[in-house]
Amino acid sequence: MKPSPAVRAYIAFGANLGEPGAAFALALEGLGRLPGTQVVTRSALYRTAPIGVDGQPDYINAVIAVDTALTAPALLEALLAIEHEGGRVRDYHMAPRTMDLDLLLYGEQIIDLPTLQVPHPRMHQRAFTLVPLAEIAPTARIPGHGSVAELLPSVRDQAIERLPARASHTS
Ligand code: PH2
Ligand code: MG
Ligand code: MG
Repeated sequence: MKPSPAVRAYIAFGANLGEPGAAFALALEGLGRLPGTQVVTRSALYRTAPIGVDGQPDYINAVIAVDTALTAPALLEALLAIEHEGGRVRDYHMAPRTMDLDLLLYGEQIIDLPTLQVPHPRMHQRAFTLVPLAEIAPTARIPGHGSVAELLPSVRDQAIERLPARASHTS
C-alpha cells in the first residue's frame, strides 16, 4: 500500500494544574511515538491569563507542529489518549487541567464533525494560540480567517509572557 502523504498539523498544548513543564515533555514524547508522525518543531512555553474562566491559575501554553499520516479523527483520538496518560481528569467543562491538547490546524482543511472542528473555532481570537503559533509558523493560514501574522494584532491586549527556555523543565 502506498503510504499516505504527511499533513502538517498544529496542536495547542495547555495546562494549569500539576507540573506543566513535565506534561509538555510527555506530550512531545507521546506525539513522537504516534505511527506515521514526526514532531517538526515546538514553540517556547508561554504563561497566559485564563480566558473564559474565572478564578483559575494561569495557564502554560505552547504550540507543537507535527507531520502526520494519521487522519484528523485518528490524530484527535491519539491526543485524547496522550491527555489521559498525562493524568487528565475531565471534572467539568473548562476545569483546570494537567494537559489539554487541541488540534488547531490540519493542513488547510476545514473539518466540521460533531466531535472535531478544524480550524479550532476560537483559535483566531486567542493570544495563547496565535502567539506561540506565530513563533513557529507566522505564514500558516487559518482557513476562513487569514494568516497567523495578520491576526496577531487583534489579540495584543491579552496577557501573555514568553518563558525562558529552561523554564520548560521546571515550571
Ligand atoms: N484553555 C481553555 C480555556 N481558557 N485560557 C488560557 N490562557 N489557556 C488555555 O489553554 C485555555 C484558557 C479551554 O481549553
Ligand atoms: Mg481540549
Ligand atoms: Mg482547550
